[in-house]
Amino acid sequence: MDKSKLSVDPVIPNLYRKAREEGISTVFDRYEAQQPQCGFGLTGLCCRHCVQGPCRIDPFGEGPQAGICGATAEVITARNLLRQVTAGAAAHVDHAYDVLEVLEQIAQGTESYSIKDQEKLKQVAFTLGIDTANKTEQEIVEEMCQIIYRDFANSGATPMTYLKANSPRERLETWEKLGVLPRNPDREIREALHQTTMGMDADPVNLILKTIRLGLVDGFAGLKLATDLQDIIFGTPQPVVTEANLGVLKEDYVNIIVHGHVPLLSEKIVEWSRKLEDEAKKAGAKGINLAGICCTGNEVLMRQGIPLATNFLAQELAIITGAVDLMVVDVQCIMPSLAEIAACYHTRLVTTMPIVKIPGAEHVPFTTETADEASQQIVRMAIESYQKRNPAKVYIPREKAKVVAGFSVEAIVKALAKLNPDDPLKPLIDNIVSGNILGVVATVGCNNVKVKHDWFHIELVKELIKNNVLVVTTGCSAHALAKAGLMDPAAAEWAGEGLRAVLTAIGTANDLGGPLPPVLHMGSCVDNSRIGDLVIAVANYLKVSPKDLPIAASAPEYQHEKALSIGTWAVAMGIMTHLGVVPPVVGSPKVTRILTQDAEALIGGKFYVETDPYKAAAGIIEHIKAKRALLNL
Ligand code: NFS
Ligand code: SF4
Repeated sequence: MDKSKLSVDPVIPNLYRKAREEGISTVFDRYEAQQPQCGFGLTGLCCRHCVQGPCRIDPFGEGPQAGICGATAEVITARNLLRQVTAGAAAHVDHAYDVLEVLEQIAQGTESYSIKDQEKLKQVAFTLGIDTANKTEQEIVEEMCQIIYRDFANSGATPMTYLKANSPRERLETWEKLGVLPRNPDREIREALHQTTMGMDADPVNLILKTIRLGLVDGFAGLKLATDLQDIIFGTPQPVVTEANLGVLKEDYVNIIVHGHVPLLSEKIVEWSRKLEDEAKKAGAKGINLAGICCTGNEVLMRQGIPLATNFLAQELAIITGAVDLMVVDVQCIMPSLAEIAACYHTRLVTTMPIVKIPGAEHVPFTTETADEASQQIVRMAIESYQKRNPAKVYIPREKAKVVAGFSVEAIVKALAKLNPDDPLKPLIDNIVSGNILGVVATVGCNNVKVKHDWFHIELVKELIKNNVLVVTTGCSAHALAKAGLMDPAAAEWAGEGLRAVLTAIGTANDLGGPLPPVLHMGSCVDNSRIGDLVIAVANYLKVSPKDLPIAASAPEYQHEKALSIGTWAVAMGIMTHLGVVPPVVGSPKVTRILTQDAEALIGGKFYVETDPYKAAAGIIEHIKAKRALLNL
């Protein structure tokens, strides 16, 4: 494959060449081997929900127009989408639930974890209506767990407490009117799977409404719940200065990469890497160097300042450097190919979760009870592995970029408070009103091998900031923008005049000696809830609905079902959500029309599909201007 077409990340061509020379195939080669990909699958027109199938609909109207059971293009595409969004929601809810269980174990006295952020605990307790006066921390945590578990136990028609407690009234009324308020998240997931089996729902509108409901399950029982509880246990992020890209690997250090999603594991690896530093020195290394891939990388970046190694699409190339002594993974976005590639080097790949085992990897079971032991064992395995590193196979790229990250809503408010201590949101709002900030866009989501790696994220964002749009970001989009230097305060230079003035004013007020970066890293994909919180805070301040704000979201290079469920939540919040990769629904013009047009009148948000970054930027800016006009700005 032509190296120049792979990526705009400068480290990729050399590592790709190295892989080829060493006879290793990567995601880029496997993508090529899959060409041409099936047109029925690409457009969402194939169904395998029963064993009479697979059935396919001919999009050109010449072949079959219904599956064997009679399901039409619209039923098949809407049903497939609901299944994908349900799977995405399930992944996030399962993640949040794991953290909830640990919170409960903290109340029961586990020593593996503790409460790091009492402030956040009180704030979440307050939101849930818990009276914290005269209660011990343990009592508050117990009560909080009971309330949240009740959401998972309730089998009636009551909507989720966690959603009700965290949503603006106008949104709740809209969702209620549409009949999309979720109940018990587990029940919603179960019901959606039932609803999409053979011989069930054949009404595309009903299926899409259920899809929106599952988006809300993700947003509140997944994203919001996970972020809140992780902040309580590990602390709410505050600004950190660090670096991004594979140049953060170090030749004479034990290099450990954490990859996956849930900070329960990665935080412990950080803790034990620091504690076992001396053992690494005894083994001949200068110390232990940690770096992160995918969202767990974002989690430990935000809270611990650990550098980012790389994002989803380059996870294999991290191992190709020959300098990774050990990669430890938990859940989600872990390519099964890693084991085979690690086997070509001294790199040890360690799986930790009962639901993620990879033949060829070593498995060290990780639970709350074994968290400390397992993490020590894993760090020691890395130290051992370092001694077996083959210098002849090592190539560490030089490239890395400076990153200022850690922008939780709390950190943003704190920074703004330096400009106006009594009314911290006012400076932000005033600058939006004056047009210094035209609007705010969240770029989120993955890499997708169908798009030149990182290219869409970076080009889109450069266009936006040039036009005075403030960008907030999470997930692998954040990695892409970090690697491209867009989280270096020096990148404020690329921003339009108005935006640059605001960034400089905030930076100066905070004694940063320069501006804020034009792109604010708000965390992992579950931390999209932070963006939701910021949107709600601004909407409440202006006494309008989130759907009225001059904002948008974009998933330029998404690949995962989780991105589809997050996008659906964003649309349900009333936010126009751009997709840079065509979603597999276009086989049905009706379903496509509902998602990209009709949805707006119903719920305020809609999907916007555009595969050209410059046109997408123009479309998003046009949308922001239209929203401004409606607010008389
Ligand atoms: Ni989000 Fe994060 Fe990356 Fe996509 Fe995967 S790591 S949870 S799914 S690929 S952004
Ligand atoms: Fe075909 Fe219907 Fe079975 Fe799907 S559910 S595979 S369309 S017969």
